[in-house]
Amino acid sequence: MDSRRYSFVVVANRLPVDRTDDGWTRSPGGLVSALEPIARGAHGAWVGWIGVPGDDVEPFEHDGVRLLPVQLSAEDVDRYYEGQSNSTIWPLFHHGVETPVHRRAWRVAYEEVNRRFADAAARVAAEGATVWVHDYQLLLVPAMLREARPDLRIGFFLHIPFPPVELFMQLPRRVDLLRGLLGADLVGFQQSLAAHNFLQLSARLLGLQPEGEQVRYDGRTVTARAFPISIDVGEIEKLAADHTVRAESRRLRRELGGDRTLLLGVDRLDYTKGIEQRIEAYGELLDDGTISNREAVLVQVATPSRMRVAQYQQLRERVEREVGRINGEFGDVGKAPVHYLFQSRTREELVALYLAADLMLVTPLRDGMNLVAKEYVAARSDERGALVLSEFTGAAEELPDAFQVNPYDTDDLERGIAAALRADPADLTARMRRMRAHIADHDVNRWAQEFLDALGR
Ligand code: GDG
Repeated sequence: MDSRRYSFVVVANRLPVDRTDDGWTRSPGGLVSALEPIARGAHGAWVGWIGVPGDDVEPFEHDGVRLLPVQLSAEDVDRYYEGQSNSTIWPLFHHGVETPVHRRAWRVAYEEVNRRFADAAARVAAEGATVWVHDYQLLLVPAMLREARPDLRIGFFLHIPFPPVELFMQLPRRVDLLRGLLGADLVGFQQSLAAHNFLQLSARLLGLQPEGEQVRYDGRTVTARAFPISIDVGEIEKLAADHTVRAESRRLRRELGGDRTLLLGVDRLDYTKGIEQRIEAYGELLDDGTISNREAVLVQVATPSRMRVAQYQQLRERVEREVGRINGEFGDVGKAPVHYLFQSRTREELVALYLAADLMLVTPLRDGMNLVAKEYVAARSDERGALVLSEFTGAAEELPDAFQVNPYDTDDLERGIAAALRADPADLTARMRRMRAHIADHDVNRWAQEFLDALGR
């Protein structure tokens, strides 16, 4: 038991650390690099799961932040995490690109586990503390916390899209989920459209009349606003300047066939990311002769993700079948059109790939933001390369200089790729320069600061 109290508490499904042979190491990713320094500066605490079922780990200190593990059993992981979070809420919030599955037992577990997170935070938060809750696994936590601790300042940030009213209305116990979020003082979204959907839903389900970006609920004011998340630009720039990374990037280009144009995709293997549509479009471009296997090559990193969920296993099978078909039909000995890596790569390897790629393909069917697009831009200090970007990502709103495409329309996807391939180098440089200026000015620290400033007010 921890008897200390903290004036700043982060609550997220995962703790910001991974267990390795050398003990606990900081998890990669922008969110952790943005929030850890803030938590450290405020002598804060972080409530989350360690990522392994069953393990009962005592609270511990890491890099100046108190980490408070929430324990999940194997059944909790099945029901709360893989079930309600990743098979119900994830697909539904991504506008139903896969069919959401609804199970009563999952909802029960989701509520129980949310209660566990809320209790842990309520126990350690100091009087009047700021608590920042994250993401779709914990939608009920703000209201649970509010009930236990009305003195707290509660912020919530949703990393994924928030669906239109008609879709949200399909969710069993939809009012509870909405009330869960309304427990916060500030609800942050990636895009203004999501904030708008949330306010509309509050009007529809609870008759709350929005005034601008606010509603009155339960005698309080709740604000819903967009805070587009970003990356740790400094981290990516540093990696991109590192000479081992640069040497690796040159090696990759050589291995892939010297002057072949390199197209790249980097995604968790997730049906929201549009990997199938992208590979299909690539196959058609080879088929109609727009691209030749001698002149171009596609590298697709598909990081294993949620592999115990059936829809992810099926996606893997479909993608691998299509890659096999294209390689069989258009390949040559020693020259495959698609290099498919179902592997997790290090940050260094990813940045080496970004540096090597002439074209970055980011084509999700729906994505809250998409950090890969921003990482690619941040890595390209040479102001070369082009970004093909789905208009259904949060990033598209900020990056009008990308070659924007509708990934549902294979012709449009192919048009976008072909346009980027044919573009004048001076035009590409001008586009990249403008995108880089935007990202440099909007990094993840600014995102966190803006959210916390708005929450403080
Ligand atoms: C959610 C929302 C939102 C990928 N493969 C490897 C690896 N990655 C890193 C990327 C990037 C991150 O993971 C993925 O971030 P994304 O934004 O692209 O996508 P989600 O995982 O779906 O993230 C999304 C985000 O939350 C933040 O709010 O933008 O919309 O869905 O940083 O580089 N990292 C390493 N190895 C890999 O194989 N080390």
